[in-house]
Amino acid sequence: MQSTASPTATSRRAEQLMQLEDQYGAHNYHPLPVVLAKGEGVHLWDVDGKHYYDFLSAYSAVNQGHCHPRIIGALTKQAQQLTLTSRAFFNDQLGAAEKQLCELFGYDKALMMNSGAEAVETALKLARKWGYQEKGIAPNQARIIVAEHNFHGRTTGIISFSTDADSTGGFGPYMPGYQVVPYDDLEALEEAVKEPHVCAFLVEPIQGEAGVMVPSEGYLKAAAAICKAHHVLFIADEIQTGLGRTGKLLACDYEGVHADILILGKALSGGVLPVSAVLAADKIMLTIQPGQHGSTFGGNPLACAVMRAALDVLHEERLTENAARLGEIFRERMRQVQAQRPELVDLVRGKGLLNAVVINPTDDGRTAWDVCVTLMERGVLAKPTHGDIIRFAPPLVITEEQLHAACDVISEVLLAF
Ligand code: IF1
Repeated sequence: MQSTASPTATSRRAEQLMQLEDQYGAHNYHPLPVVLAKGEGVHLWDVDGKHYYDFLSAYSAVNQGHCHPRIIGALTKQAQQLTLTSRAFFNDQLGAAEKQLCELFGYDKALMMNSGAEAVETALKLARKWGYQEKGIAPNQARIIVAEHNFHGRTTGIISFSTDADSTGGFGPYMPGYQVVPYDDLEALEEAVKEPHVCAFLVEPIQGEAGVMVPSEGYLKAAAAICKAHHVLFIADEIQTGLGRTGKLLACDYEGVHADILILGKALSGGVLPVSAVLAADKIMLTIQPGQHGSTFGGNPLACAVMRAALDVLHEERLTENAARLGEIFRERMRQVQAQRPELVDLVRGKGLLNAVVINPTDDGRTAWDVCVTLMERGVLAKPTHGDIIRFAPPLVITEEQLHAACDVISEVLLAF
């Protein structure tokens, strides 16, 4: 589709569609004023046919690129066969999907859910069950350690241990049994896990929402060792960092950490439909017996077929390696801008194609949001987080040429800002 609209005007059609959402939709988001209608690979087009490079990837759910033909093919084929049986019966897709997950990530068992938050809640329930049955923690006394500035989802249970006012404010009362320690602080973690009721430590290998916070070299390895030494489960939430995003299959792979419980989501389906999973050894996973956990859509045949294609694409198109190589180029391009505009570009950080640029507000009060609006007008879509941080995370299928084309725009916008 060629761009037909003028570069900045949003058409009446776009205005009408935004108005519909405003009138009939909850106001739980503040989207950039762009109305998207088509996606393919790294490309997005709005209702007026204007082209954009996607540098958000639906928060790392579209690692394989929009509407990947292999994944859409698997979706449409299975959709005409069998979409949902519930787990009241077996189906011909789930076992092979679970096997593929277990063999790819090195675990005994998989438990498939739908959203990331559901997988996180499943992991928390597993950790508590293990704590009572295997570690002998007194009933209802299990405690889980989490990191400050964490983001693990939006359920009332998960926000109970969030440290972000927007995520938690006005949603009390909160679930007890959690303790917050500073991220990237081994002493604080060691002190906390000594408490005998502690059953697990839940952590993002890189904190996405907090602004792509990359911990010190060795933190994950040392944290996992501290957990092991104190008979505490190490739970890695790789919903955003996993599946090639950071230049390794899992961000934990940078330090050779094999989490006791691994949580996956988002790109597990290539952004086609909600698929999440929890992986663990038998001694943990089998603490949940029939009737003690479940979900109507968890592990449905359609989700399994889509997930298997999404994992095949990740491997066969070497997207992890691509993310590692192009991530280096992206950060170098951004550091060149930082060198020219140090007062504006405060910091560039990330791994693979999960990166963030921290923008200092200008003297006339313009912020990262204004940068993102200008980027949108120039055909690159990114979104700020926490006011001053712009996360840049294109689909992992991006080519070097496309990356440079987008970086040309980002550089021009920042240098002229
Ligand atoms: C929103 C954030 C990103 C996640 C990690 C679990 C979940 C997420 C590490 C829950 C989800 C999404 C949620 C979405 C925006 C986006 C997000 F800004 F909210 F924090 F990516 F950074 N663990 N992250 O990143 O998975 O239930 O959403 O499938 O809520 O605004 P979910």
